[in-house]
Amino acid sequence: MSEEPRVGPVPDGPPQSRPYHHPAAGWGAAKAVTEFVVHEREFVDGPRALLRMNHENGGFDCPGCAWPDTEALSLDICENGVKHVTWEMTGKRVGREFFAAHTVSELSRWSDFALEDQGRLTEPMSYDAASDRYVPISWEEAFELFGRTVRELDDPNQAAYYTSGRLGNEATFLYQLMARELGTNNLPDCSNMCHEASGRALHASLGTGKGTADLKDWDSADALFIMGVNAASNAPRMLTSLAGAYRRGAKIVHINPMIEAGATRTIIPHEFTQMALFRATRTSTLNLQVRIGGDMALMRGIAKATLERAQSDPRAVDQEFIDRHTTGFAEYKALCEATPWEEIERQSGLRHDDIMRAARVYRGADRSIISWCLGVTQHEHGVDTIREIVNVLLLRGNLGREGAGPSPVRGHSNVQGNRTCGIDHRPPKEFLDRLAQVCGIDPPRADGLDTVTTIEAMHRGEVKVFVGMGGNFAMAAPDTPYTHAGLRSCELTVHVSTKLNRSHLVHGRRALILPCLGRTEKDVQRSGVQQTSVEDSMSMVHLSAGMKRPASPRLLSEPAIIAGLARAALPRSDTPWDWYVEDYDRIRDTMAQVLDGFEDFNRRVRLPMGFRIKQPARELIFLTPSGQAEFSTARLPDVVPAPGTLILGTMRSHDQWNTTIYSDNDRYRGIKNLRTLVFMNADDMRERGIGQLDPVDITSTARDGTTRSLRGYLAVQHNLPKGCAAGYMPEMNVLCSITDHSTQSDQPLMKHLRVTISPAA
Ligand SMILES: Nc1nc2c(c(=O)[nH]1)N[C@H]1C(S)=C(S)[C@@H](COP(=O)(O)OP(=O)(O)OC[C@H]3O[C@@H](n4cnc5c(=O)[nH]c(N)nc54)[C@H](O)[C@@H]3O)O[C@H]1N2
Ligand SMILES: Nc1nc2c(c(=O)[nH]1)N[C@H]1C(S)=C(S)[C@@H](COP(=O)(O)OP(=O)(O)OC[C@H]3O[C@@H](n4cnc5c(=O)[nH]c(N)nc54)[C@H](O)[C@@H]3O)O[C@H]1N2
Ligand SMILES: [Mo]
Repeated sequence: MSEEPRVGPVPDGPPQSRPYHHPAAGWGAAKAVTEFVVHEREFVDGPRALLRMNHENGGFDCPGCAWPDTEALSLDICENGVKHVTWEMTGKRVGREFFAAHTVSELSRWSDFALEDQGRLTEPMSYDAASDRYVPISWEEAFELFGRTVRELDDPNQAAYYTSGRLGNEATFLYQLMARELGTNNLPDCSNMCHEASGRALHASLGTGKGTADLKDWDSADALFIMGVNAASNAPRMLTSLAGAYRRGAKIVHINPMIEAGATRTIIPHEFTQMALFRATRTSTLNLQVRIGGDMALMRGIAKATLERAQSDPRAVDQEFIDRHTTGFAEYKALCEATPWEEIERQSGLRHDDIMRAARVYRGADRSIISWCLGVTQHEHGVDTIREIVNVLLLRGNLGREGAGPSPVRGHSNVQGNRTCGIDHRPPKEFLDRLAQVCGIDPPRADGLDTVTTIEAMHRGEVKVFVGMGGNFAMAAPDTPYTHAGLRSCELTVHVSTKLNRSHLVHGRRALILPCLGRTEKDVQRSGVQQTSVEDSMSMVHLSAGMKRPASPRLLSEPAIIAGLARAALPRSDTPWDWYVEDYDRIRDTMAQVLDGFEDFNRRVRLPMGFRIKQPARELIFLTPSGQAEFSTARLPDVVPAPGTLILGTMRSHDQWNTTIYSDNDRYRGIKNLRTLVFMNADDMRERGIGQLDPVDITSTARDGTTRSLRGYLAVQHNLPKGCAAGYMPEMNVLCSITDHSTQSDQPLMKHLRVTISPAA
């Protein structure tokens, strides 16, 4: 293996791969939680805090994922939510003594696990090149360093302002206001890497950037299609809905190259009594193992079968809905007829019979929801695929009524809220007009940079200041060495963070670490205790209030940090930055005037479950050019790997949160003590003379023909279609060239790397 530092901890035993036979969640999860709480030294506060999570009226929003809260359950918690919260509430601290004792060069050789495991950051730090160390700096001096550097830029577009999707709505609004008042739309964000394709596709088809189904719809659907998500690890509370659906007699179809743990049976996360009785509930009617990238072909197959059936059974399609609410049906129908079954089978990697099974479930259901996550989006044809999903829904009028609709599963707990509140490098004109009018600024009109283009601009010397509002850009972004070189070429890098991570060590000429309050902590400003709002995957906006004592008295809230940065960079600003921070209600009053659907924000957000942002598409009002829902007519892409090559998808293990690694285990996939692995199909291994846990070299070939390699990874046989391989992010970002991003969404092709795999040299 290369000299790169490890990502995970040093394992305490040899690598193991064993099949996992137990239902998802359940006792394995309970044991994992206990071990984790002990490791983080959070015996007393941990459990108490968990009882305050996701409560209606009070408590904080679980930062673990964007799955909505249920009305019936005030306490729906899961293993990974607990780990995530406990990670933030750790008793460990990383203070000035720590930074005095270690140079940045030394820390750069530490694993990512070890860096975050030092605990919570406690005070602002500034990089001192002479000693190669971070040294304490006062908040005012830190703000001034940022302000001076930004004021001295030739052009405000030489700075980029990244967001990771946990930032609350109020801070988000101030952050984009600062960037735009400074004169740039350079607002790259983590959703450029997860759901950019979903936003673009839904806009084009339905004139909305979001899904239209909510949790009530999930609870009344007759069929649920779950595409490209590892629910048991990444959206565990979805298991509650799936199990409930199964008990109710709804049909559940999982579409995924892997049969993930949540796709068979589960012990509902909060049902501790069921856990004691080992009573698992099934979560699946049908598992379809599409080839990587084969989802669009499968959707086309379902549409084709539905249309074929309609020739003898007119009720197979909802012609009245199609006539009243859609456009482009005739062309789409002709396209389905013209797409041969052989091509659909070859591109999806599925047999005709299996596609017909899925089509029968779809036809047999009065109300269907199709849900998806990264398995669908991180591809060249992500936008076309999601539009094809919408096509299928439109055929049977699965829109604008209970129990039906598209339902993307978002990642970070407030990534959807970030977009709603203005984090958008391609802002709509109407939004900028309102912002100008209400906030009295003159926002720039040209599109800004996203994640990929920010990195490229750093290389050209065109971006010199990088601000990371949370997240771990150095590890999350594609093409790791290229991204690192970009960050190192900056004049100033600023990271607002809760924990030490690689992005602090891969820094510009000057660098700041600005530590902030976490979501679990009490935020007290001049007018008293503050709450912030977040928006979940299903457009519900509600308040979140931390109640823990802050990890250090020197932490500031994210709104306060943004106000400090803005004051220093915009000395003549008329925006009342400090006045806003004194009372977040004031920020919300301004937001209510700028953002559609936020009228009467302060009152409505205090309703028991908050409020749902009005959604035109849900009411069958389509803000598209035609005023109708628009069928798309894209040709099927060729996703079959060339002979000798495989398509590799990168993904998360059960025991990580994006770039935060909790252990080297991936329980539901039967893996212990190993992250540097590649899951392969048995025939693909045999053909290459590769045995179980043999070391292999993986080489990717980018569109521009350049190659990148990872050496000495261990091959693990897994139930995957032939031609498909998989391994873990962020390690495998090394294989993803900066040039390989979708021409439809600009998303890096993190689930679609063209690779060769051979026994290690
Ligand atoms: N515990 C935990 N929770 C998380 C996160 C975390 O890291 N840890 N991350 C959060 C974030 S930011 C996000 S965006 C989400 C991510 O949630 P997921 O989308 O579940 O993330 P991945 O781990 O990348 O898993 C992708 C899934 O897609 C499948 N897949 C790969 N290629 C294809 C394909 O071509 N077609 C189909 N149909 N499936 C495919 C993989 O087998 C895998 O099951 O989770 C959020 N929640
Ligand atoms: N190869 C590959 N790469 C991927 C993906 C993939 O599937 N494959 N997935 C992509 C996706 S979907 C995403 S969302 C990105 C994730 O990219 P990011 O959002 O940039 O990364 P995270 O790992 O979520 O960020 C972790 C850091 O956030 C900071 N943090 C935690 N809580 C808070 C807080 O409350 N406030 C602040 N200010 N900071 C906090 C901590 O310092 C922690 O180290 O990665 C992308 N990268
Ligand atoms: Mo994400």
